[in-house]
Amino acid sequence: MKRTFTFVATALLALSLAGAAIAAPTHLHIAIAALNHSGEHGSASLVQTKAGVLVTVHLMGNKAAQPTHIHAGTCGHINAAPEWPLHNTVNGVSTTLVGGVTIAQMLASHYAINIHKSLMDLKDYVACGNIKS
Ligand SMILES: [Cu+2]
Repeated sequence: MKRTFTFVATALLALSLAGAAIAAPTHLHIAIAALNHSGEHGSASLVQTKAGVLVTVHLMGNKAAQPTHIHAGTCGHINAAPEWPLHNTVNGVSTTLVGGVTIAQMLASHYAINIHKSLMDLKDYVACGNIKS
């Protein structure tokens, strides 16, 4: 009887651990679409690490340094104040470790990766991708 209980308890524990793994994504790949006819588009990958979320943006269409941030909101309905700054996208690439946060936390609300035209034209948005699974 005791052995049966132990077996059932172990099976339930294994199931709950599997459930936790599904609920906490370790990778996310999102599309980044052009805004305002910029012709700039690409994708971003988010990878969970112990220190935070490693965000890599790949953007086609521009080689200049372009301010890149995670903003609250969705593309088209975005909060103007950046939530998490990312490194500028230069030659179409930006790689940043966003510390102290998880992909699950990002997915729990609405956030988007937003790319601005240039340091001089911060108000011009050229590309955006919603962070969603
Ligand atoms: Cu921004």
